[in-house]
Amino acid sequence: LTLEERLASYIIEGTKEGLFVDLDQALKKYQPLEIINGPLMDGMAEVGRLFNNNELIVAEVLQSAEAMKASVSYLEPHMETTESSVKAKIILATVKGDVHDIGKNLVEIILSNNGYKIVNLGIKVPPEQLIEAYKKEKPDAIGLSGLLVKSAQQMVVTAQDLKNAGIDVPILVGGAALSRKFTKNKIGAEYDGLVLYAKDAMNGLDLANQISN
Ligand code: B1M
Repeated sequence: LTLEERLASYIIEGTKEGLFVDLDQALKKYQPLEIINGPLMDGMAEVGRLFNNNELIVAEVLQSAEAMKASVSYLEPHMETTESSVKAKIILATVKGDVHDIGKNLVEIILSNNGYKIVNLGIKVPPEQLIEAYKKEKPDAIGLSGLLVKSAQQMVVTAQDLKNAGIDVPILVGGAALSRKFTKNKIGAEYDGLVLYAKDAMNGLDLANQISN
C-alpha cells in the first residue's frame, strides 16, 4: 500500500498500530490539513459508505472515530498558528440529539490556532444550554455542528429559540446534512442575525474572518 492508502486504512480499520510513524512520514510531504482533508477524510468517507451498507457496526465506527481523533490530535501541534490577539470569541456546539464531534473539534482547532477564543460546549447541546452560555460568555458568534438529517431541523429550532431569547449574533453552521440553500431558506428565515454555512473547517475559518472583520 502507498502511504496515502495506509493512512486511509488506519481510519477504515480503526487501528492506531503504525499510524503515528506514517503520520510522521506524511508530515514530510504534506501540510497537516492536507493529510486530514486528503487520506484521512477518504478513509472516513469509506467508513461512512460501509456503515451505510451495514458492513460496519457502530462499535467499529467508534474505533474509526478514535483513530481519526488520535490523528487530528497528533497533527495539531504541527499546524500553523497566528500569534495575533484574540479576534473574536465563538461558542461551538453539536446540536441537541447529535453526538458527532470530530468535525466540530477540527473547527475548534483551526479557529483557536488562528486567533479565536473558543468555548466548546460539546455534544447534544440543547438550545437552553446555548442561551445560558451566551449570557455567560457574551460571544461574538455561535457555531453549530450536526451530521444527522434531523440535526438540520434541530438547527432551525435552535435558531428560533436563540431569536426568542433576543440573540442576534452571527451563527455559523456546518455538517454533512446541511446545504447553503437549507441554511439560507430554513435556518436564516427563523433568525434575525446572519446565518452562514461552512462546507468544511477551513471555510468556517474564512467565514469567521469575514464576520470578525
Ligand atoms: Co454516525 N452517522 N451515527 N457515527 N457517522 C453518519 C453521519 C452517517 C452519514 C453514516 C451513514 O449512514 N452513512 C449517518 C447519518 C445519516 C443521516 O442522518 N443522514 C450516521 C448515523 C445514522 C449514526 C447513528 C444514528 C448510528 C446508529 O446509532 N444507528 C448514530 C447517531 C448517534 C447520535 O448522534 N444521536 C451514529 C453514531 C456515530 C459514532 C458515535 C459511531 C461515530 C461518531 C463519533 C464521534 O464523532 N465522536 C459516527 C461516525 C464517525 C460517522 C461517520 C462515519 C463519520 C463522521 C465524521 O467524523 N467525519 C459519518 C459518515 C460520514 O460522514 N462519512 C456518520 C469526519 C469529520 C471531520 O467530518 O463531521 O463531516 P464532518 O465535519 C466536516 C464538515 O461537515 C464541516 O467541517 C468538517 C471538515 O472540515 N463541519 C463544520 C462540521 N461541523 C462544522 C461546523 C462548522 C463548520 C464546519 O462551524 C460551526
